[in-house]
Amino acid sequence: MMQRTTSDKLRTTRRHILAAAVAALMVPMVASGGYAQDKKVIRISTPANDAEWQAKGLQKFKEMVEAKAPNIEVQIHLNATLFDQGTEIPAMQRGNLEVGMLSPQDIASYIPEYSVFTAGYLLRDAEHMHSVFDTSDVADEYRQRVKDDVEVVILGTQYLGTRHVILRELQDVKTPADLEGVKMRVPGSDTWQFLGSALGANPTPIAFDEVYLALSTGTVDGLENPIADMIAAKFDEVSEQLVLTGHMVAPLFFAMSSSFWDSLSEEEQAVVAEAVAAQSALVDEGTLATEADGVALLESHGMTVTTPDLDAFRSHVQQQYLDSDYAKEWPEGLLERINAL
Ligand code: KDO
Repeated sequence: MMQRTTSDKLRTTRRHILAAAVAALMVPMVASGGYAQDKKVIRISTPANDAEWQAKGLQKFKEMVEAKAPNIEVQIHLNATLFDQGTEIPAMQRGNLEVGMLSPQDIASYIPEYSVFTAGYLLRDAEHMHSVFDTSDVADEYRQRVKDDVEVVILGTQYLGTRHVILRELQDVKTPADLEGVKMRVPGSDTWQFLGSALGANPTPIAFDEVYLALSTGTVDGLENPIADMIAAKFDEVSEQLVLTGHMVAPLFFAMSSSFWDSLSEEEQAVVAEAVAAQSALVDEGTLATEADGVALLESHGMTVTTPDLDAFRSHVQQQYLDSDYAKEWPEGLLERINAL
């Protein structure tokens, strides 16, 4: 009798354990409405809007990855709706974001001596930009250091465009002295602010998605941006003049949290890398095409496009950087290596 009771109890206990184990296995399936929870999700955050080449490239990235790796879902969050511009790196470090579209200015906030990559009139064109960040020993060093110190992996570089000065009201601008007193919007970090002062203006930090309003209300007198972004964000509706300073060839990095990258299988990494290359190529091609006929388009919209004294701008801006505290931290010989590429 005693014997039977004990084994009954054991049987009951085993049944309970089994039932609990089955229930535990069932929970994620029920909670996620199927196996969706088993998917790896790549969340991408960017301030870009859907008219930008960047957004079109990201859509291509999503289509390619989801077609070739059905186990991965790509979520694109435009207009800084997931994370504010400039806050993508801490979000990736905390595991709240997988991909941020970063600038060298974002990186310089973590690696001060890499402010050298944020200097005005540094990169000559899109080709030079790709040598510096993709296909040289400088690029290898940069990417390794960023992985080690910032914990993000730069998977690709795309051409955001060449930046120029945009003014809300017509003004005669030949040299940086003519920008004195101009309240110029620049993105939030210190190196961006410095660019605004190096151009001769009074820099003021405003996030990209708030610029249109700031221009239309007169909170700022202008900004500096690439032509393609200017067209996509319709800044020409709320400004009168484009001054072709060409002060910065701007790259944008497709950067992934390194812990997420490491969690992907080799096959998944290959799929992602191929899709990033396609994304970057689409953006480069689209941006260069927009730039080729951008001035004519803006003029047809009623904008006045002027060319300043470029030598005056280049020499003033470069001198500002060379005389700055930033330059004191630049790794010896790096500027020369960048120039030599
Ligand atoms: C901008 O805010 O002016 C900027 O061009 C800075 C870039 O680094 C990048 O963040 C870009 O905005 C956005 O991706 C929108 O194109």
